[in-house]
Amino acid sequence: MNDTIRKAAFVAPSSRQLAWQRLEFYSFIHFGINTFTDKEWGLGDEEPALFNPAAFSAKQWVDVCKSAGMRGLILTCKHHDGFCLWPSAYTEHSVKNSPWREGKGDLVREVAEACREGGVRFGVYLSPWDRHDPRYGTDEYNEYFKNQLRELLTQYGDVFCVWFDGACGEGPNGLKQVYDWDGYYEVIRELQPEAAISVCGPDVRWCGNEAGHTRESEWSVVPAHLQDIEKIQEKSQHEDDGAFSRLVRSQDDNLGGRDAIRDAGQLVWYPAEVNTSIRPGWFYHAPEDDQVRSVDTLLDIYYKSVGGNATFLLNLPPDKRGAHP
Ligand code: FUL
Repeated sequence: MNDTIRKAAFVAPSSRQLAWQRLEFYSFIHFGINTFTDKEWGLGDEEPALFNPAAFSAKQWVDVCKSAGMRGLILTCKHHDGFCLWPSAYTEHSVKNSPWREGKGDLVREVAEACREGGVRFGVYLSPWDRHDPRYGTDEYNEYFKNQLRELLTQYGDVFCVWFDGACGEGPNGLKQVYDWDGYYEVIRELQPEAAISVCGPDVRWCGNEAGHTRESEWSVVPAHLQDIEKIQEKSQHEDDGAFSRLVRSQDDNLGGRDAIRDAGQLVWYPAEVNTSIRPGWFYHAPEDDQVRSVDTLLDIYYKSVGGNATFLLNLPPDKRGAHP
């Protein structure tokens, strides 16, 4: 056992993991076409014309984060519906075909700039599952996805994190994609070596639920195979019925204690992030206005996550106006 403990004691974080962990508390912003259709998972057939946040203010979003003591912001640049919040050169399904800023707007740019001006780190969420793009389900889609990563990682300054979601449902042709995770990671490492790749990635471990529940001990040194767990297709969720975000699923309680690492082989530094929403849904829905989590609840999650060796990623979804209520 002493050998195992010695081995574990010599596993150290990378500089990107250390920089990420020091942020402690940061926001998730779920905003997109779903905000306008009142859905959690868009089908991908939504008209870009629906997107028109008349009072959008990136500065307000950043001010809200700062007032809560948050040091970063992760934006859903593209969710499962495939609609892009920046005018990607690789698809027509984006803000460029919406009435917002007469099709000349770039929401990712405005948020990235407001973050820089406000001294808040900026991160991107890009959904691999895409219910709009006709290339989804073929090799071509992986190229499309990598090209989108290249756009996001070269046009908007430094990002602290690329957040990958494991959901892998059917695309518009009824096909499922075989994701080229290693290819995606290569692009990120090449273009932004200091960005942490979170959840379906090697740098930041999903804590295992979306309810804000934390283990008594969230270890940073864990068996290496945990780095692959969220990438496994069978595990990805196929529907989001609203209750999902509050479900604590059974996962091993002990990921890094002596019993867990004794026969584990390779060990890695893979610290946990706790992600949950301030509301039942990830996107804004007016009928949930009376279900915003209380300060006491949030403080409790903060103490258990940040105080329990994890970080806290709290989702704050703006409404249709593009502003926080
Ligand atoms: C999940 C998604 O399906 C939800 O819509 C949300 O984005 C959450 C953070 O991740 O896998």
